[in-house]
Amino acid sequence: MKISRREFVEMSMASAAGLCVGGYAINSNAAEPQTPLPEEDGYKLWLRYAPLGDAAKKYHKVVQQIRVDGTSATSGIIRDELRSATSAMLGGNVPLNEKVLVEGTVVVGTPGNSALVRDLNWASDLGVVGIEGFIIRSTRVGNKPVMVIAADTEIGALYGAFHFLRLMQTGQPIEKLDITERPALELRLMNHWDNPNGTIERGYAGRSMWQWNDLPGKLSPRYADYARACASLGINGAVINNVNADAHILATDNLRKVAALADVWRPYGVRMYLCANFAAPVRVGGLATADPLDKGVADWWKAKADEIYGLIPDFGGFLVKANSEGQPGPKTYGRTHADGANVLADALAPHKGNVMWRAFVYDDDIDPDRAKRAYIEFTKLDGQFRPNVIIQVKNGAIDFQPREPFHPLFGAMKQTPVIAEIQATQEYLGQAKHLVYLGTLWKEFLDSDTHAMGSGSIVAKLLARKIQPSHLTGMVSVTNPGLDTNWCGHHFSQSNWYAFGRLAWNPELSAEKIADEWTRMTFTNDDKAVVVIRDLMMGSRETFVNYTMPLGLHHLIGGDHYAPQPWNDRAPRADWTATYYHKAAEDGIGFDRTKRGDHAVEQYFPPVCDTFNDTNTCPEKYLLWFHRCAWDYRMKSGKTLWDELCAKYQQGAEQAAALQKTWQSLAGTIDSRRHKEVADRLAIQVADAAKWRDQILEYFGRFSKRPVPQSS
Ligand code: GCW
Repeated sequence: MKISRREFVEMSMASAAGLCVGGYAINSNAAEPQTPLPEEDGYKLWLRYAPLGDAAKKYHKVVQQIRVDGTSATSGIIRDELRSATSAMLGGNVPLNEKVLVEGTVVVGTPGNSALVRDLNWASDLGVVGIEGFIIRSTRVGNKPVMVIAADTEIGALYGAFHFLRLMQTGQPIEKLDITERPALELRLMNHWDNPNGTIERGYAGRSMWQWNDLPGKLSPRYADYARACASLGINGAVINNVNADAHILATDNLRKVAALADVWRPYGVRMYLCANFAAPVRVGGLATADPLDKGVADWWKAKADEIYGLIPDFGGFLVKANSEGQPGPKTYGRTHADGANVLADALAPHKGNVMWRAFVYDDDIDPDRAKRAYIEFTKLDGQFRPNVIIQVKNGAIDFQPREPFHPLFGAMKQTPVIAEIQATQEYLGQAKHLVYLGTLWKEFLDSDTHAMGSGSIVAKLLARKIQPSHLTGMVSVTNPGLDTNWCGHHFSQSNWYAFGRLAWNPELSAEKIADEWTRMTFTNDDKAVVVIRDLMMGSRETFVNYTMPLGLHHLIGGDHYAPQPWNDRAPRADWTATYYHKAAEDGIGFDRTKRGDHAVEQYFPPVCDTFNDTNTCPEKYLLWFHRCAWDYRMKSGKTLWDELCAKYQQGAEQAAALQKTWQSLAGTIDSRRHKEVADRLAIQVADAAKWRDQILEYFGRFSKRPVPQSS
């Protein structure tokens, strides 16, 4: 349906007045009895583009028409997104690419695909935003006030379009804009731990999205929907298979399937990466060895890289988990991690591909303390890696715990690029059953001051090479979508995918701003409800820490990484038990990592090392991570350690119950289906929180021999 500008404005006004326009009944008058909100299943994520009602009024003048030049697939995607999104939000059909440029046209393009953008002569401004950044600016073309979204590349323009829509989705003013954005980090990647048989390691949202039996011929519509969601956040790549990699992903037939997926993602700027099994030359290539210094092995990797780039010209590179948890690696052949990474790097270099080599290694011959091992192994090798090798380091030295101090490798590698690996799947944080927003956890990590180059050397700045030079930057997330209708299992787990993308684009954004945005886009723009939901998200991680592992406790779990198992003292490896970490006994609890203990604190730069080393200065949230304390150790609150521990667990369980109550109060503000689905999970969470409190305190009480004080 084509409509005139006047009709459009009239329809929009009608829509703002709460009439039924363009198929939407918009209920804008709070005094009127509310009709129930239409049920939603969560599939649309944060890209729902719900009708803006009254709030649409302020956008009408600015968004009268959409004009997207360019003939590529990416331009088509921008056109579809902008038109359908603005039409849905404002009501009616926003005209697209009309011959005459009217006042209030949103123009999108690059100097390459749009004469309009070229004629603006913004070349020097666009030079600043790089190949993925964009400018959104209110300007004039002829004498017409228009909004221009310009970038050097079409992917930049796509990111700009999503940014512009986000402003509208979150109720921001758009009359006068002058926005310049460029991502702080270059590699912003999803890491899927998906297996070829359709299962997902530590995945809690159904089976894998990749339909290997149907590829390459049949393409699920979900592939493009996934790439669109990634692009909306600026996520520019995905590693699609488990780091515990089946070598056969590199077999030719499978590479053809991977290439078909890469073709779908390309117009969205999402590049394909694969996990390589280090023994692939043997397992796929039939060689007798995978020794990285063997010429035949090097040749095999070169030929494999050539083959991959023949099929996927913009292939990003390999992620490798080597000599970790039973995976093969260079040490299997008496070589170093540098030897291993370099043979793959040499194969990828002619094609400009990278190797992301994981620092998640903890061979027990290196040191008795698992937390120390990666630092010892990798700092020794600094300077020995090829320029296209990146060390991928988890945020903490153990493993995605509810709370860990930052990994000492951040800032410690002076000559090798380091990127951060965080985890959105909530493996140790309630999986898809507990409501835990991780924006706050990740900000705590990103804002940690490493002091690597003096005070202010926070992780976020190190990652963005604002402090140390580095030729490659990035942040990746082990990530959560699966085949569940709502992608992530728990509706609120979507916020962790969202927060990862936003922080990878700009690690200096606040967790609160991200929660606010996500809530508005995903649930509601009702200011009061937004504050309630945002605050509930902001406190959720601390709540989880309180009822599971407060005061620096960690790994109090068993193999499922979900339920409390502090008594777990038997596993194939000592460092997979719980007792190895908490060391509870009659004289106290905690892991002595101080200078009097196992010296782990010395892996941190001064004065961080001294801060952690001294109980007077060590933040109590990390106390039992670094210190072993008596049960009657005096906390800053004046309470004994035992009483404080009890108070934390009790508080956590109470906070979980309060969370549930708060959510109940939102009935009617959120559509009933999503409200109920979240409520059902909160019931599980509240019961689990009580279980954590009771079981942990009962267990530790056996050592402390003290009663659990009644909670206030
Ligand atoms: O946290 C542990 C997980 C493993 C995972 C490993 C890793 C993919 O329990 O399931 O393996 O980390 O990060 O490699």
